[in-house]
Amino acid sequence: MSNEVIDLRSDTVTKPTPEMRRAMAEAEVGDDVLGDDPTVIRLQERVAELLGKEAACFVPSGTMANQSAIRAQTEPGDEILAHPDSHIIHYETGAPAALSGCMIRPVPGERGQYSAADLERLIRAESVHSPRSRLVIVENTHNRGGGSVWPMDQIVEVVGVARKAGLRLHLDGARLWNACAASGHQPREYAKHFDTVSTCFSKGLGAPAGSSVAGDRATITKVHRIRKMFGGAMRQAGVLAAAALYALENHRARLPEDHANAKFMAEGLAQIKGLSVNPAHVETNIVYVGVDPSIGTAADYCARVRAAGVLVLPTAPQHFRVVLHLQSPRAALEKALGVFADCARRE
Ligand code: TLP
Repeated sequence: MSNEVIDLRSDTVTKPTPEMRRAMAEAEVGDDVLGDDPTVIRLQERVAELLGKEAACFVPSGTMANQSAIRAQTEPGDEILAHPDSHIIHYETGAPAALSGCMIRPVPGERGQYSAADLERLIRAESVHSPRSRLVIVENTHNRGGGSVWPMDQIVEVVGVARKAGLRLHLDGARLWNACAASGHQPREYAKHFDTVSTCFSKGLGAPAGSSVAGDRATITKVHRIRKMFGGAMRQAGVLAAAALYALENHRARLPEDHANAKFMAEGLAQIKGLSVNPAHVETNIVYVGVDPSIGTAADYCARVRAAGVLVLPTAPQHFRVVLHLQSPRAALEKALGVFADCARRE
């Protein structure tokens, strides 16, 4: 592997394994826009079952999952409450404004999580002047929160406040599988608190594409229509659904390996002068690392690391992110730590 690039930019970079490709090649397919792709139907039923929901809709991406859930549950002028570091704010190209005409009110808190009291303070009273508070979003695990896992009792408190105010709740569960692997909770134990839940197959689970939105039948019927409107209804999508099904059944159990590798990286990176990381904050497969200005900006440092064959993404002027996945074995990580140390010395 000596000259192979080690790609730790995201858990989205994995390529389908030979077994997954076989499942894709053998998939029974149909026209999913006409509703008769048997593999997509099987996947949707399996996701709904795992999440304890009436129905699910397969969509091409996590962004479409979140955005179609938002569109299905809001009206233009409504306000969404979400953490300021949430994916829907940072990485979905302003879609809640563009596609649903919604504002977002940030609810701050540590590591991507907010308290029920802070949420309550920011929910607006009905008024002819104000946007209408409508939808609360929780992201679990929280990407920019460092892959943090929401404590279940905090979710219950937040949900209590939202329900009391008559609001709907969406869970951005792109990495819900990681949250479950870390906490020991079943997917449906989280999902039962939310009206809609998005989950991804193309992150830690290693499928090439695909996400889903699950919820009650009426809402998912709306999501199906919105998927078509957003251009995300696919024809013989069973080849992708087969990869997702394979990933669901075979790759969830190995997620603790990624979490152990993330701890290993955090502990190694913490020893390197010029880098800072708190290994105690690493709960799942994402490690955020601070770069001391004495060794440059995160962009400079990541460029040096890249030239030495390790790919990571800067996420702020003095921070970058390391993400562990299906194709980041321990031997590659040991080598990557050597590169991180060398590049921190060279300036
Ligand atoms: N996250 C990507 C980037 O967009 C940052 C990554 O590499 O981590 N919700 C969460 C919590 C996500 O982390 C992501 C992807 C999505 C939704 C969107 O999924 P896709 O990329 O499939 O649209």
